[in-house]
Amino acid sequence: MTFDKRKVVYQIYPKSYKDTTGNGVGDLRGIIEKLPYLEELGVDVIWLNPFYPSPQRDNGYDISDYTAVNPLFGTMADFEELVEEAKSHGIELMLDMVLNHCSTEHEWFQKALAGDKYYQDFFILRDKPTNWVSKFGGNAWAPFGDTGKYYLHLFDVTQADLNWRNPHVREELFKVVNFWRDKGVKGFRFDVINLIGKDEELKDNDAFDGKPEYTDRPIAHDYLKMLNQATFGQDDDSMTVGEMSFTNTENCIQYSSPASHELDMVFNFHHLKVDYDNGQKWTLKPFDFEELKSLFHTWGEEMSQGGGWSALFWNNHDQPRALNRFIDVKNFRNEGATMLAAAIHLSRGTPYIYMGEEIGMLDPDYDSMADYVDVESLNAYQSLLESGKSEAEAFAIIRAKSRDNSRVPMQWDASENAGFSTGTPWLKAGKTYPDINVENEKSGPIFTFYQELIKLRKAMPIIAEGDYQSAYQNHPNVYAFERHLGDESLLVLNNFFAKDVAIDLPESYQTGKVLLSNYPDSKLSDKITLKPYQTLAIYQEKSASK
Ligand code: TEU
Repeated sequence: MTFDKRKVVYQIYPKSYKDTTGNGVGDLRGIIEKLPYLEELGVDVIWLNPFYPSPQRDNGYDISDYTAVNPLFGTMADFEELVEEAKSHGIELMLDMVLNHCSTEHEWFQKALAGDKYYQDFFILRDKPTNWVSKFGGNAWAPFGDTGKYYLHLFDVTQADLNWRNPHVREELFKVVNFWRDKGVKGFRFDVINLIGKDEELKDNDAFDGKPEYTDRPIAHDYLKMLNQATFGQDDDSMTVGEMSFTNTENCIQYSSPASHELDMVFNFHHLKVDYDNGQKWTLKPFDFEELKSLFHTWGEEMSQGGGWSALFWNNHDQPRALNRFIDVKNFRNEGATMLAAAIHLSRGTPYIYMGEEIGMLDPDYDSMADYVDVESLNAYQSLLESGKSEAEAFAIIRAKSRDNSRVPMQWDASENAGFSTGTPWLKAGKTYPDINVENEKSGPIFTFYQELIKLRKAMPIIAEGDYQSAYQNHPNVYAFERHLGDESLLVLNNFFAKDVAIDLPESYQTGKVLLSNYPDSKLSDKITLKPYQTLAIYQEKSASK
């Protein structure tokens, strides 16, 4: 009973995909409308960011009712129709479960505040705050009404952490997952799930903002086993992924190896911090290729050897576009986008495509702070100013790093608001939409390359199942790996630079076949040249040449 490794997941940020009502917010019916497009791309599963009732302080990650649809996005009937319609296009849904915390507007928190002891034990309350830092800035504790106590909020002050040590909390949360299973949902993405097991004592910790006190604790694994058993573990064809914050390979192997009965796969974020200066997000620094390469190799090999499974991705709703971070997009957008895609779709793990990635969307290129809405960006801007940065310096950082970069409306066509909405979009469309949009790109090199990658994964077990081995570890420009399955091998070479680079090809691959490249007419010989941002995948069926 293990999930299908040939599947590819497509992430939709519902708020920004397609608005069918003109209220400026994307909706479930908009997703239904675009199912034929997704089928044409070839994806198997769509992960939807939260669409539940929520005050939207953190765009739906602050949930006030776990088992309903926020009227902004439609109705439960729309959701049920989406599940059915998606099935008829061969697509399953994956829902976002935010079980580490809920909105302070949730009735559990409201009852707790009103003095109900039963619900007070749903939260993490203490007489004295610890020195832990919230992931959105400031101390992670806030006064709990006028009780003199404090409640823990690892994220925004309106996102109260739930007390998983309380069995009633676990029972309620398991009911949530089962509610959606009963609606025919097979896939679940668990938000910051490695943070659910806080240390019983809750001590001050000066290291890493206090993270070691609540991250990857052994008890988180116990809770995941319980969650699995009480919910999705009862379905043969479920598919689950955990978002793991500040984690390591050892824990990720445990979270994701089938023998643990926890989750199918894990997201980690180390590779998306290689452009952080000194580990700090709100800085500007060109990406460090050596670090990126070595992280990919370590994770690839250790997960492969340990039997763990990774969710592979470049983009999501929390990240600026990878194209803006890793590629000279002015000159090589097509080449860069396709190389980045191959570097993960041919690797070992399940590939995730974030909406718009398949058409090479870029950051929006906003002109002013007034265009940003994300709570994290607004807080960061203030603290950058407080730390002595000028307005222009702080803006330049927000512009490069804001989560809004990926949350802009999906670019469907060149009409007003990128064809996303006839009303005023909740977040302004990016400047590039007159050129970069689905209508223009659908027969272009990026979209068709994604289609090809998805098809190859279905046709070739070595891509879906093969092991991972690093290659050319010391090459200064190329990230390369090999996959092996039985007698077959696949070598994938990815030039991460905007220039020609030389590669000596081992004999075994000189007689191989070019499975895929983003440049035409690649010839194999002992010495080859990779063009700017070229990807080249060479397949060798050893048994045939014996
Ligand atoms: O994100 C988890 C997380 O750790 C974020 O702080 C992430 O690292 C950050 O956004 C990057 O700057 C998840 C969701 O994906 C995010 O959208 C939510 O805001 C967060 O949890 C709280 O639920």
